Amino acid sequence: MVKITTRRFASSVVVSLLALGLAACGGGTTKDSTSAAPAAPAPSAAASADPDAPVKEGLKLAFLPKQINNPYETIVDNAGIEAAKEFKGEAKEVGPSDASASSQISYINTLIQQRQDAILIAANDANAVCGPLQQARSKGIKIVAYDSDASKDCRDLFINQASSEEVGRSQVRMLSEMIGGKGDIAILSATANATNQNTWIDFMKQELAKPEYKDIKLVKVAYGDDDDQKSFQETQGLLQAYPDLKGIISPTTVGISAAARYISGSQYKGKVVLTGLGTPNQMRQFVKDGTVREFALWNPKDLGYLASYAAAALASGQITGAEGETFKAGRLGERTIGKDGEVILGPPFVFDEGNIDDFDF
Ligand code: RAM
Repeated sequence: MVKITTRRFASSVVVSLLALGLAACGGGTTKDSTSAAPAAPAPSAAASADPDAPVKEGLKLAFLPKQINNPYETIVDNAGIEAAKEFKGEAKEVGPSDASASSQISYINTLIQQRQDAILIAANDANAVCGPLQQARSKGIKIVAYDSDASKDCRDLFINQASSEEVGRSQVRMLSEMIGGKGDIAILSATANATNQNTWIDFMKQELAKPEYKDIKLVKVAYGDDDDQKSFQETQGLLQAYPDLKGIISPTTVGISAAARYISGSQYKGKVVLTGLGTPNQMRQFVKDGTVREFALWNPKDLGYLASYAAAALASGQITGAEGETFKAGRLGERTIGKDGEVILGPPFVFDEGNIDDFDF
């Protein structure tokens, strides 16, 4: 069922993914775009949107991911940094090496001192970053949450990779189909405070509450903290604690790849079904060796690109973040701001043995 629903969108997504010729790149704490454009003056607080305002040249954008040593976040941020060159902005990535709740605060404070025009943040904790983000906004800095939302009242926009409801529910549908609608299952998540994973898990639980899943029991939500080793160990712990486990959903690229590595070298290979959200490059070997049949994701490069354009539109006064406003996002075309300042990139896409070699990210 899920495959039909999700793949209804597949052809356009495939074209878009293929057309990009995506490739993962290395990470770093001070990755700048090479634009030599002069810095723009600090933006004045725009009370109303002026859709015809030109994008200011020399905008300073800073990406603050959950953590810098996560290949997924690296793809997103590098694409955002590249996008900024298209509108003659300067973008960089700074961030912590762990995804803990308070890890991003000192970075926000530094970015305020540097008078960035916009801070783009994948929040490790929706509330822990709120005070510093409000401080930034009081200085005229625009705040764009992407990937993992900050509290609504501390950011101007949230660029969501896909409908949270569709991500959450489709993971359950996918796993249920693979385990024949019956048995114990577990979730291996990222950190306990991650806004994106927690929202998806809420929708997974709502989906599981439907009568058609009455024979599936969610026995545990474990947290690998988006740390490879911890995720590996948590997988081992789950399988030892619940010997009858039939399936695991890991809605994190770090978690699913670590879980796949553990399962592929264990007695559970072929017995326990693993699915979730992963990058094709990290998952390819586990699809080919039969550990994983299918998993999902969106185009992470498009996510960074869209976030960059949204930040530029905000910092240029084209939009204020209100529902119904529109802005042009380069090759992604015109985008409309939805309820609660959310802009959705597009539908998730399912990867399997038949298509995984078509992707390189
Ligand atoms: C990990 C992170 C990120 C999430 C992806 C799917 O890389 O937790 O926030 O969006 O997985």
